[in-house]
Amino acid sequence: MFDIQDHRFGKTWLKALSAPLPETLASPSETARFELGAYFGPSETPSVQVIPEMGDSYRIERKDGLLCVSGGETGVLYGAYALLFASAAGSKLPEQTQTPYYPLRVLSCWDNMDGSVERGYSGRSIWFEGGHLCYEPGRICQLGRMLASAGINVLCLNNVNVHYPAQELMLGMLPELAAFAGLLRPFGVRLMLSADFSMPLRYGLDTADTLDEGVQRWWRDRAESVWKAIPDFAGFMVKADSEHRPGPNAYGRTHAEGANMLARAIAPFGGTLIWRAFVYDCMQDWRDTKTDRAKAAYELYKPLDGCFDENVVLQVKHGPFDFQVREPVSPLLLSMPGTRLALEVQLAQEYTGQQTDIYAMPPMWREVFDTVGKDRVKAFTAVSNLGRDANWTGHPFAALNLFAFGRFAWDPDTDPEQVTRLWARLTYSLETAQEDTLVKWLMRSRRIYEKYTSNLGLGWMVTPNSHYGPNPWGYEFQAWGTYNRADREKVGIDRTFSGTDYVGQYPEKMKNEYADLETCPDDLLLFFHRLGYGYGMRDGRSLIQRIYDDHFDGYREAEEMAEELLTLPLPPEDMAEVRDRMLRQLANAREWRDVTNTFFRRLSGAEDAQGRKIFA
Ligand code: GCV
Repeated sequence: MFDIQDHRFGKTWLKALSAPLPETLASPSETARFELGAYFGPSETPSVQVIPEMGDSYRIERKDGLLCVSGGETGVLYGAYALLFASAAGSKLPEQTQTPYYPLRVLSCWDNMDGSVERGYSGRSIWFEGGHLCYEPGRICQLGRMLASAGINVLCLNNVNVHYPAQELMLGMLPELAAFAGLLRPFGVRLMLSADFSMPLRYGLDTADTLDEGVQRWWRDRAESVWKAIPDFAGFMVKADSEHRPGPNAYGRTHAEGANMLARAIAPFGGTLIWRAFVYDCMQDWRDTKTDRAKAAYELYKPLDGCFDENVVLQVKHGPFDFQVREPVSPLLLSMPGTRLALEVQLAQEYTGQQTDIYAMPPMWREVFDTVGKDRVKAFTAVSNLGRDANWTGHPFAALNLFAFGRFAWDPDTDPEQVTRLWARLTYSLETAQEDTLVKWLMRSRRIYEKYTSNLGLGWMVTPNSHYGPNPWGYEFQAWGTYNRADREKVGIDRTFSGTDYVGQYPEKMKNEYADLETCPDDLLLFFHRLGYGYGMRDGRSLIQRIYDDHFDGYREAEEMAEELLTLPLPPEDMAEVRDRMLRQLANAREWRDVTNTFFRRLSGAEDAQGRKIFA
């Protein structure tokens, strides 16, 4: 038995499932039977009926007075968790057959084999240390339980920036990897690895060129040995030609040629090749006002629409940049009908508070799916926010984002408030009014963070590299910069037809909406337009006053949030974390407010209409 009762790691939303997991579980349906039996007790245990062709789908019915979960081998496990959660949360049982909207629900982990996690804010890697797979089996099983109960079915284990010896995972370390895969199999979670495009060079070949037969053979051999060791292996994820790392462009080949070569090597085994569209190679010069990194991905990939093989998924970040608080949706998501696309979001809060500041993501994903249309993409993927901290996600509330990601991947029509409430109810034992307080602030948290960091679509005013805390000109003169171009008269980037013409990458209706000052949403105003500080906003305020007001309001709302949240009767270990992080959030919000307001006051010379303190 893996005893999770008195273990050192937290139960998150699995509070109701406290039974130790037997080590002998061999399949998802066995896990389903175990979970139901442990929760309902022998006389009330719902029956489980496996109908293999149902796959991930399930149905919950009442037969002769007893509940029955029927579904595919993995479907019954999802059904079991749905039943357990409905019982624990006191909510209605799902009716009719439930089928996930996206078959691929991928958690991408930026874990390095030295145990560090790129952009990790909740401790070291749960499974890597000292160049090896190194983990507590019980913790991995509990992780499998968390992932399956949220609906996540693929875990990509290593950083997309593949650092040695991660390459060895698909070579000498395959037996270790197979043992690890075995721990997650009873939870229906399949493994994926990030592959290094240049690997053939490291292992004796003199090229990594896509069209080279030796290279093609090398990858086929690799695939054969990986699937021999792990027959249900999910596939590879690749980041290529980015940040000076090699890719097909280095050999004069297109990204479709690069992706298809790898896809063909893994196709015989049913593998999926996730190719990341985040190609960070557009260097800029701040003196040049026409080059615009926001345009780069579309320019690279749009011409390749229809050129990717069936088993390639092109993974596109939700915005054209890099997981900012507010970006318009990436135009690529709207313009590649002939390509299987995945929408990628970042649970790790790199630019969104680093799991110190509270930032619940469901409202943001609702907006993205509503703008893109759920049927335009074929998979939903997320950069993980997991780490070795006892509570898994550093801030206990950040677990909401992991849970909700799984729910959105299962059903992109998910209501943000409902999923937040479900998470709160499964995680804590609060009275209704207390639960309302928690849900209210979680739902507002993104807006609050946006107000004190980057209102009106102005992103990137963060401390370079660490990406926490304010630095309005931190990226302003850098080649990797994404600029705000604030001067004494104006701020923002003109991305309209007369500016960089980034708007030109959107379909007609959106293009016109964004280009026209009358219709451009306030939240994206300075993303698309360059405006004077005196510009009259729709609400009657001047632009500079709105900048000041949002920063003052953001800080004040963060204070109100802290005051109310700190009255909640959370378990002591969670409260200690929440309190500690809340204090740091307030310090951060104050810094953002004062630095940003001072920055704009120094430039504009404008006084605050309400006479509040802005430092000189
Ligand atoms: C894994 C951002 C992050 C990088 C990350 C990159 C990516 O730029 O800062 O740490 O690299 O995104 O998505 O590949």
